[in-house]
Amino acid sequence: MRIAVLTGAGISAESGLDTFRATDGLWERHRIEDVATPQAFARDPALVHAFYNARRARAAAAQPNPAHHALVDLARRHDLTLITQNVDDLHERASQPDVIHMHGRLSRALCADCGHRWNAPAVMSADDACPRCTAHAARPGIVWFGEMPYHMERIWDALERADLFAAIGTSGNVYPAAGFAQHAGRAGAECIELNLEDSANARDFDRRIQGPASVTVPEWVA
Ligand code: BJW
Repeated sequence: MRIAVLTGAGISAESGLDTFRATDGLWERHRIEDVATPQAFARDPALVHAFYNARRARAAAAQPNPAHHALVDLARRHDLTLITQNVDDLHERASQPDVIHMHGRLSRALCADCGHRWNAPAVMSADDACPRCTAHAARPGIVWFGEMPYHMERIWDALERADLFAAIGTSGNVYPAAGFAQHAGRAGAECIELNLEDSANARDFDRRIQGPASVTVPEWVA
């Protein structure tokens, strides 16, 4: 069976990483306009780096949970395309092969001048020089609002070929990811949501499984 899975912040919540839209989530404590847009980075790169340096440190200290491990098992038994909106590396550290990071990765740096990418140090600063063009314009390799998510051609193709689409731990508020269930469903896939509660696009799913991902994902995969 061909399966496409989309994961969001909820799958890493039980590893101790903050989600965005919970009442005590990241967007309660930081304004999107201050830390997650190209304009914010142009205005105050130090503030943006501080936000991502702190998240890089927390992600490095976190461990994959049973939901991450269950998806590795799923990949052993099926033709799985794993798409994540998460910028942590918990899928990789669970030994998941071939993870598509549509919103980038904390572990990557990107030159705001020439577009070159390299491995980010634990602590980044806007003074870091690009190893290719030497401009002092190092930014986190993250997709901010108004920027084009990565690997979209490969993702649309996987959604169109999937027999089954599952969204795990994502609130369905951010596009294009929030449109994936509708896209896969129209192309013929059965769509399943695994979440603590109904997402904003819950009506696009044929089936919804409620509960913590560390319990529901291993049960669903078994
Ligand atoms: C659990 C759990 C447990 C908790 N077990 N579950 C108007 C209409 C439509 C679209 C737009 C519009 N205006 C602007 C747009 C486009 C915009 C957008 O969607 N805006 C909306 C807010 C309306 N999108 C973009 O700009 C994107 N780019 C784009 O569209 O490009 C097109 C383009 C065209 C032409 C020119 C240029 C571009 C880019 C979006 C980038 C998103 N970036 C962020 C931050 C950067 C990454 C980072 O810092 O980490 O990505 S925003 C943030 O939200 C982050 C996440 O990846 C993303 C999704 O969040 P997620 O994962 O869903 O987390 P939460 O917190 O929302 O939800 C957690 C869920 O888990 C909840 O449901 C819980 O219940 C659940 N849960 N514990 C199971 N234990």
